[in-house]
Amino acid sequence: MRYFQEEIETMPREQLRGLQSKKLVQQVKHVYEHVPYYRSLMEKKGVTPDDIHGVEDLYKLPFLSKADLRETYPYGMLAVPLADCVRIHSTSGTTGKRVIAYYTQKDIDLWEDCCARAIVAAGGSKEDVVQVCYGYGLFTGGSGLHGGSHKVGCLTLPMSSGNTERQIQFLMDLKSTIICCTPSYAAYIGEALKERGYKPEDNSLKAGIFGAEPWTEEMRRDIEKSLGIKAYDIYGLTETSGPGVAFECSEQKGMHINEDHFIAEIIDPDTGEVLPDGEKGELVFTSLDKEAFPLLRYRTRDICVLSRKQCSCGRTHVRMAKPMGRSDDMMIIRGVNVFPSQIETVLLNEGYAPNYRIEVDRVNNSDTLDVYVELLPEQFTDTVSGITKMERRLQEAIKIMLGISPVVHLVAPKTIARSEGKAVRVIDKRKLHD
Ligand code: DLL
Repeated sequence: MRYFQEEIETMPREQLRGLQSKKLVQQVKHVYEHVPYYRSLMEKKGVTPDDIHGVEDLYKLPFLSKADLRETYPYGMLAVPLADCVRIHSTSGTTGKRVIAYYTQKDIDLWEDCCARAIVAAGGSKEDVVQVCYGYGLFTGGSGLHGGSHKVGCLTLPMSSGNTERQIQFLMDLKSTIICCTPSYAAYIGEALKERGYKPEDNSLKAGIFGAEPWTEEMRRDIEKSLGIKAYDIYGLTETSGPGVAFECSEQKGMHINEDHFIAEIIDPDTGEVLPDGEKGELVFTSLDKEAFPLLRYRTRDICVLSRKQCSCGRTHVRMAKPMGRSDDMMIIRGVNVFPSQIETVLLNEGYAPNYRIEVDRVNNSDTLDVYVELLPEQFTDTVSGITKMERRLQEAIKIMLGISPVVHLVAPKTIARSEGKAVRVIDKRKLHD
């Protein structure tokens, strides 16, 4: 099995563009008629559905951003009656309101097709045992890959994330052949297997489907070595359904974007100008089929490059490079979305001044988070046990907020540089390595 939906995945480009144009015209009408918020954005730009005849007119439509989704929370972007929706998923959304994505049964079906394409591209078939260790629940990772795995007919292990001991037990006993999780968790599982005396050839895994956070080629090689597999990248975001918007084939030269369902554009994040292929910019998606939550020209904030060069795997769909980082300030640490403002909230609640620095790094393929916090003069104590106690307390409070544990360093008053303009509080050393 080389493709899950061969006719679509290998469709000649001209035909694909025709299909996109046809769907776009319908989708714009659907949104205009059912989403008053977007209709008013179109009215402000002086565009009506009559102006949209195909992909060439896409640029006329207004952009959507996360701020619009917050503004319209919770139901403002819904384009079908609630009674037609069968599920929601949601982002972790701790900076403000969560983004809630709605799905009709058809939306779920098409999303799972996308994930099934990714599994087949990674060499999956009904003979495979797929261990899904992305989180299940509001996060889209678990459900998406789970549904895709069912569609391919694989034996699906709905593990969810965490409980590494159990992951290893199932992996070895049930002889899992494909593993799906974040790359950082894959690295951790590799390390845990080694600690228990297993060699890479002792497991039955042949492939892994990893995404939801940025990861480097070095990390890919490391995971491939430690698990004895081929590691495939998969991309997506809650707003566009979840994983499977794009996936890698065996060529591993970028991820094919499922263009029968999404139109991808690259724009200049500052001006909004559409950039030509090959130029780096912000990735923007228009979903062509989604019924419940059909976002047009949604700005992902992911910085990326597109390539339309023909791929030797036979798929014709455009490829996106690994996202190079985000145009805003969200950090993904150990697979968890972290915002500096969350840490600031804890510090202030705990009685500290907002003088702090966050340092993120990747050591042995595992993310580290160090938070340097200034003591107020009145908090200053020079007993080691006193400082350690305060550090532990703060560490625990941050852990409760983020779900991951930082290392807290309390430093003497006035030792963290002040800023007169915008404060640069985050040093993400992972970006320096990549
Ligand atoms: O992370 C969906 C997903 C689940 C993708 C499982 C792949 C696998 P969100 O939580 O909404 O959705 O986060 C979306 O994660 O805008 C990117 O910044 C980042 N991201 C997702 N996949 C990749 C990837 C899921 N392969 C945000 N490489 C996106 C780099 C990725 N970053």
